[in-house]
Amino acid sequence: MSKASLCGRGTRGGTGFLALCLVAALAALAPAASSPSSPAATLALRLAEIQPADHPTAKADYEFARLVAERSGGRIRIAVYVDSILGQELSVLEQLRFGGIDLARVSLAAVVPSVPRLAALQMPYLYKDAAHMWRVLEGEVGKELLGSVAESGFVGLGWFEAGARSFYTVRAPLLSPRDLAGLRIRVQENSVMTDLVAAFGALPRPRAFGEVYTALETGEIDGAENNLPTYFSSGHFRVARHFTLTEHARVPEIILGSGVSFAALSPADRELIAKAARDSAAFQRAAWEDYEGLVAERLRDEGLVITPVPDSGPWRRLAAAVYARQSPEVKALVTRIRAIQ
Ligand code: BDP
Repeated sequence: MSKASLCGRGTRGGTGFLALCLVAALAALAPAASSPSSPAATLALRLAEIQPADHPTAKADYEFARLVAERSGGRIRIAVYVDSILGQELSVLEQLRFGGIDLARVSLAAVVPSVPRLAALQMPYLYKDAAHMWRVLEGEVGKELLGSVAESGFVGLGWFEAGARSFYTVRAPLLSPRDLAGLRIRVQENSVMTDLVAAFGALPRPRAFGEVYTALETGEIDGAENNLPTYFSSGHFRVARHFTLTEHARVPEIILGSGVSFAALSPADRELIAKAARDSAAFQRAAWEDYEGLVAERLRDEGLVITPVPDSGPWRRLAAAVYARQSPEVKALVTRIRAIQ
């Protein structure tokens, strides 16, 4: 592919975004006499993130970009677009598929409609704890599943921490699943989450993340579910004051590349980027932990009470229905995950 074909034109999807731009500006500007060998061209890539800049996941995107710039001697630049500037997650994934966006950090839940077997990693009450999830993600199952996104046009680059998800509601905390009966609960646009919330007796309302604040504020929904850092950084705590620690699912974050963008890179650059993504995960996990502590403190200052669940038994029993609905492939993966100590 020529430099010109990578630069200065819209993409096939017609979004008008300039995705992967090979800038030969340095080479063009340098007088021939003073540069016997032309300096390497600069590669500009765009990464989509829906979290705000101070969220630990976004901070790790910046760290990823920093590592890539450092290790490539400034030749590969990743511009991080936070706060959903490039769109909500399902639209970002579409753009990623045709190369309109080069990189994205999204919730695994958003990828499941494209790669259904990934549902195995987000099943309710699946992991003993975060350490167990990380043994799975960094082990054979995690590597296999990360690689399997290739068949949908993505390049699986790495995993980030996303804590455990719990419910938050406008009117009252939830002491048992009975308190969820008939409540309209926003879920990610994902079948496992829809089925789970329905199994708990609530009315699932799939929505893009960016719509949740207003939906809570206007009373269109009665609650939602997410991890504490996101509950805080999104400001949802201002409109839904009751957070109940159900911790019903751990849904890892995933860093993806666009198969189209990556096809235009050299194998060495692909590996450099993939390694930097993996390496930024340690930074992200540390930033996550710090932020969780800070958020707990800030929410306390705000006068918010986080209600523990008195008995997780009824929640777990109802969640079993979601397992029964899975494909044989997902069920087999779940068995492997459970066998990991
Ligand atoms: C947050 C994830 C984000 C998801 C969001 C959601 O970081 O990627 O899109 O949840 O609920 O925890 O949609």
